[in-house]
Amino acid sequence: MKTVQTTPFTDQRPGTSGLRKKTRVFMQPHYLENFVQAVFNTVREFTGSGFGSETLVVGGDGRFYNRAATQTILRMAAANGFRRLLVGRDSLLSTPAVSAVIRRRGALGGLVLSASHNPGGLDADFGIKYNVRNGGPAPEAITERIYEETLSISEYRTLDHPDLHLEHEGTLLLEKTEVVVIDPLVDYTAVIEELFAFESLRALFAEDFRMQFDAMNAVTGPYAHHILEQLLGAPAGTVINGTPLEDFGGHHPDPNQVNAAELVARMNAPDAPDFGAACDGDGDRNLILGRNFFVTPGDSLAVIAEYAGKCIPGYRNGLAGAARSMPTSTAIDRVAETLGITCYETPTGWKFFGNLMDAGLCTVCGEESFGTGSNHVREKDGLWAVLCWLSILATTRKPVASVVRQHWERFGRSYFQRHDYEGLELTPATQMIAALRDKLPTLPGLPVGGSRIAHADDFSYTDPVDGSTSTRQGLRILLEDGSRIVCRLSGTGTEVATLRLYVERYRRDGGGGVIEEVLAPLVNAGRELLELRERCGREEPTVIT
Ligand code: VG1
Ligand code: CO
Repeated sequence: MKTVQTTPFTDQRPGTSGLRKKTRVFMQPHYLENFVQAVFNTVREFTGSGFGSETLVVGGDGRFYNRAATQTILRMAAANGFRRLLVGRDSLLSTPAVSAVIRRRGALGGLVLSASHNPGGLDADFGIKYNVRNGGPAPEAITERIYEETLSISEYRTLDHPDLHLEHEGTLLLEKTEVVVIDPLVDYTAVIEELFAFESLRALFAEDFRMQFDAMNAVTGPYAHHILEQLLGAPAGTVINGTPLEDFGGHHPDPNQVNAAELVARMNAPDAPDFGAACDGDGDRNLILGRNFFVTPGDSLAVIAEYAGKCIPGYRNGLAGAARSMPTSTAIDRVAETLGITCYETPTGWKFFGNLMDAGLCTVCGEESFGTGSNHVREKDGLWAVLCWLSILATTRKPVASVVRQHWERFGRSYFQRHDYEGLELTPATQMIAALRDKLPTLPGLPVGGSRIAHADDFSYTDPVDGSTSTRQGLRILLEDGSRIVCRLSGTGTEVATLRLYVERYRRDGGGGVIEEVLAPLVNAGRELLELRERCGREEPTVIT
């Protein structure tokens, strides 16, 4: 064991989902090490553990620097006294798989190496996140303490030891610490097999049902090959872009209609398969498509909640509750009401769902950013959502579009869009949000898009389980007709600022409206309230999802 002297970096505050920076920032001497030691110091403080009887899980999405960072972390974890380290073969583990491994093997926690849907490579992004014993992202109290720790760090512990061979499963030794190289698929697949009726999904593929799954050259490739093609019998070629690449083939591994253009084109072609899906870099997000049909994440969550009890054995006894992040469409709220369960509204970021699930208050949850999941793990889970949809299609034997249209007939439709304005300058963007925040008390009564502002606030959340409060989680403007305008700055970017403007309008019109037309008045009102053009010189968003 050796102790290395270091000095703090001032920019290591975890955001919505861990610490994300340009890869070159992470590659600076001591940068990764400082953060990892800050995590260990914090976890030691919170758990009172000396690590001597504890297990830590390590793995990532395979992006550039994943392998090197894993070796650094293994040496540091051994030097910090962990008894056992579980690492995915080739350093690979999807985010939901890390969660599954932590839970099934009783680990103290895990370090996930990923910048999720951000591009990968030497000139792109890298990230690291700590997950706690329940398998979910560390709650804010811990991430804030980690940040404080990074500001005062003066030394870290490591070993002088060559890199380990992580290409084969087996047990290695790093001084006194056992390093177990595990098959990244095993724990995750076991969890999934407990939930879904594999027989009935196999029967679906045995007929002429066809699907296209785009792994976006990222970590879900091996999981999808194994589960969809090998276990469920989907024909070879169902999975495309199925080999994890360090730069994701130069693309954004972000499963939306813009970035999954190849898949979208196939699903809109005359001979399109019945079902299309994609996952992001680390496997926790999902995109659901039918023939010529895009299912918004909010609708997907609502439809999954509507059908889970009927179509998926793991939810046979019904749902204990539901949850969505604040900007996410309220479609799930109406399903919850019909089911007679509570729907919780949390701030953006998966870390806020963990307590609800641990306390048995919530079974399914989701976010508008293509994240859906349940209490089978404590992360959002892209392939889980895909299997939920397959189960719904196997039971109903209806096309994706019909399932969603029927949902709109029954519950009404939440027309919903997110407009991202990327690459804004930080100072004017921050000032823009601050100015609107100051104006919030004066807004009620103001006419907007044929309705009137009923309520405006900066969202604050008090966790019903531990009583902790998180403030300033996004500006919400609620209209009398139930429409909403929400805005906040992204907490996952690695450069300058991204504004997210979310708009929602609920209608009982069978869902046949043209979304751009329905939402235009809200989009315009949002831009005007923010004074977007005047303050940031921008009119049109960079991405609409
Ligand atoms: C974004 C999404 C948020 C999601 C987070 C992490 O955060 O909006 O819903 O939880 O990414 O997702 P932000 O702060 O940029 O809006 V992932 O797939 O990066 O772990
Ligand atoms: Co992700």
